[in-house]
Amino acid sequence: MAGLDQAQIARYRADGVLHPVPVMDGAAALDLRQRVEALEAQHRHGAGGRDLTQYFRVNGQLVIPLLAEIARLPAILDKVETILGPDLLVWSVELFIKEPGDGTIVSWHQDLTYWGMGETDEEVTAWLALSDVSVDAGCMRFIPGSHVGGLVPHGDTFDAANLLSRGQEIGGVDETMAIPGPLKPGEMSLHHGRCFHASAPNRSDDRRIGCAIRYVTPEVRLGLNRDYAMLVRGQDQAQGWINVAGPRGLFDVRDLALYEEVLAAQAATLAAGAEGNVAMYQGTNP
Ligand SMILES: O=C(O)CCC(=O)C(=O)O
Repeated sequence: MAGLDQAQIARYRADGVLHPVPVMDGAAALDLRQRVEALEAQHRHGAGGRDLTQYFRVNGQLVIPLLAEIARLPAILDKVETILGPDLLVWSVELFIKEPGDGTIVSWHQDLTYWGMGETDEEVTAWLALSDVSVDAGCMRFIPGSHVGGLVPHGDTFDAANLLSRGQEIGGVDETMAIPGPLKPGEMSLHHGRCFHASAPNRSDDRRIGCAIRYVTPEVRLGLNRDYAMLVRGQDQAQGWINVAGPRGLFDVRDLALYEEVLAAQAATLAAGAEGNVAMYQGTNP
């Protein structure tokens, strides 16, 4: 197993973020990018009554085999295992795509705020670059050490240029403490669910494409409401998660139905308290 070394583990524990972590060469990353772009070309009009963006942004692993395949890559799992241990599930796979000059951003936030998992340490995001995610292209920025405290209040902005579901943001972040996390294609960062992070617009002349995989352990759900996850390594003896097998094919009708079920179950938690429309957690478009 090619896991993280002691120095990397120590840095992750101290900072709540680790980058860059190489997981594949540029050619393999380009292949994944081209497969994402082929999906975009084929499903310009969406699937299952929804835009492709919906599946790219939330729970894509349920209906798109490519996203489940990325989440199961041994090179990624080996690294994640050194942080979370041998039993790993995937809660969500999400693509964060910024077109050159489209002005989209991600505001300062902590992932765990609206996920209904409490303040757990048993979750980590692996964010894999499928393009050159430079500072110019709007790479993520992190506040090292910010995961050590608990969750802090977030306000909703519902800013259309914000890629987050409700444009949630932490006010008053001291940006002088931020470190950028640029990545070459095939490198990933790992970040803790309480680590403050954000990203600026893509000012490069290429698309900026990242695949975020949310890994959790069986223990996360103990004592909490039921939610869904896909076992990708080891065992889930705790059975706190409703285990899902992964997609049967691309947009298989049975998986599309499961997608709607999962979204409806998660909506209450993810949209809780929002005064605006959390579009990603609404019912199917007609
Ligand atoms: O891609 C980005 O800029 C933000 C991604 C993010 O917030 C996350 O993966 O948790």
